[in-house]
Formats: sequence, C-alpha cells, structure tokens
Amino acid sequence: MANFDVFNGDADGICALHQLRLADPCDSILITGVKRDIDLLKEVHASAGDSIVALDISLDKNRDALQSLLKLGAQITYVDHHFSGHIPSHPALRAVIDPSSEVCTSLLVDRMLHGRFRIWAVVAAFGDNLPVCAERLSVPLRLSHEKLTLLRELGDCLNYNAYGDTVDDLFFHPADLYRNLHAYSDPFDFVNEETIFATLKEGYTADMAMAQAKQPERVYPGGSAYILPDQPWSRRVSGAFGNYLAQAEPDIAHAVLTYKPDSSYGVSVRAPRVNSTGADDLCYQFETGGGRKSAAGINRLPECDLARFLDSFDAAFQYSL
Ligand SMILES: [Mn+2]
Repeated sequence: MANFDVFNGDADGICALHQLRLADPCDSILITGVKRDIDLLKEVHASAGDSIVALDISLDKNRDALQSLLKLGAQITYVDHHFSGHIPSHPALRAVIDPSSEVCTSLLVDRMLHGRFRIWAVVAAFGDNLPVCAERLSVPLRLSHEKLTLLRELGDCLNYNAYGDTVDDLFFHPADLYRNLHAYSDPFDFVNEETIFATLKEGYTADMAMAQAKQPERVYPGGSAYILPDQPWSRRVSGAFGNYLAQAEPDIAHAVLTYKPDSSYGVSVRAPRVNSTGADDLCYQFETGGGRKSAAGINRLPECDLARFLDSFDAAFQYSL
C-alpha cells in the first residue's frame, strides 16, 4: 500500500507535512507545486487501501478528485484552512478543516499533534502572514527575540520560494525543499547547516527591493493596487510584497497584479489587516478566483477584465474604512 503526501508548496504546506512526518515517519510519494497550484489531488494515482494526506489545498477545488479517491477505497486525511464548501461525510475521510482567519494548516496539525513540533507551526504562521498567531503559538517555547526573528525570516523565505507561475520560476522545487528540511527537527539547525535559507534570503531581498521601487498603479480611499511586470522576480515576490504592504499599511487593502505573457494578470489581494474580510468575495467574482477572507487571489485575470477588477476592488473595500 502506497502513501501519498499532497501539500501546498508554501511554508504552511511544507511545515504541516514536516510536523506530521516527524510524528509518523513513512516513505511517501510527494505531490506539490507552486503556491497557486492547488488542484493537486487529481495527480494522485491511488489504489484501494492507499493512504493519502492532503494539506493546505482547498477541498472545494479538489472535490471531484477527493470523491473519486474515496470511491476507489483510499483513506484520506484532509487538513486545511481554505474555503471548503460542503465536507463529504465518509468513513475513510478524516477532515480537519477550519477557515477562521487566525488559523493556518500547520496550526491545525499542531493541534492534532498536541504541540509536539510547535516550532514549525510558528515558522508556518509567520510564512502565512499570521504574525500575531505565530507569536501567540511561540509563547510556551520561550524563544529569545533574535530566535523569533529568525523563525519569522525562515517562514517568509519558505513562503517566498513557493511563488511563481511554474516551478521554473522558483529557487527550489517545493518537494526538494521539503526533503531537505525534513532532515531537521530543529529549524535553527536547518538555517545553520544548509545554504537554502541564505540563498532564499538573498533572492528575497533583491526581488523585494525591485518591488518596493514601484509606485501604486491606482490609489483608492480603501486600498492601493500595484502592477508588476512580466518577470520571474515579480512572480516570485508578488506574495511577499503583498504581505509586506499589508503589514506596512494595515488600514487599507492591497492588490498586487503581475502581468503574464498571455496578456493576463495574476492577482493577489490582501484585505485591510484592521478589518480582515472581503478578499475572497472580491476574487470569487472572477472565474479563476479563490482564497480566504483575509487573503485571496485570481489565477488568471484577462486584460479585458482589468477595469472591472479595479472598480470591484475599489467598491469592495471602501466600506471597510
Ligand atoms: Mn496556508
């Protein structure tokens, strides 16, 4: 019987699986990709009796594949914090799903494991842009300010690595990154003994400097929208840049649009941190939109929909002031 570990390639997905496999080691087939690549369950070619773990990918977007795997006789553990819609009830499905705004998948795994590998949930919460949650989780670990800052940087760097149109834009394939990181139960050992962190930090700093030099394309009362050019650095930094803007200007919403060669935009939206809601409702108005109340995105916004998006963005957040 085979094991399949299906996980989002971002900090949260990687740290969720890392905790689970530290607790319950096994050989597994890894299925992951860039952060936006969440339609992953359909890539599982399982047989009856196989075990599948799905982490940090919306059940709603994987519903058909989930149902066929259940029909096939696979056992599935599904842990996630994105919008799920109706959760199928099936004896072979263990679903731990909580879309609350101060929750990430690694935090749900931390709860399942009673805090055994808490430090990785802290890394993940920072990476998922939940610094308040990360700091609350870290209290019993009694970390110094310096160590906590390092965990924050690690979370940011792991998250940053997952952004791109395809894995070719990334510094490390998320499966390779996971395999490498999984050798360490202590994140400080990982940081000190591997060059991955230094490589990501350097790339992150360079890409972020390019983004921070950009002026917003539109400034509305309730939010600002930025457009980044069709370059690998923009695709890598768009998410981190959105998180940076959300922290720097917590009173307003932000949209970061990245131009694509097919005359469309990849879009990521952050609700104002002071009123963390509305990002998902905005993005769901567009065909390829999805996400959570506080942070959502549109995989492909055709250029002809740009004006409609900007108007909807303006309208969505003007009442949150
Ligand atoms: Mn997540």
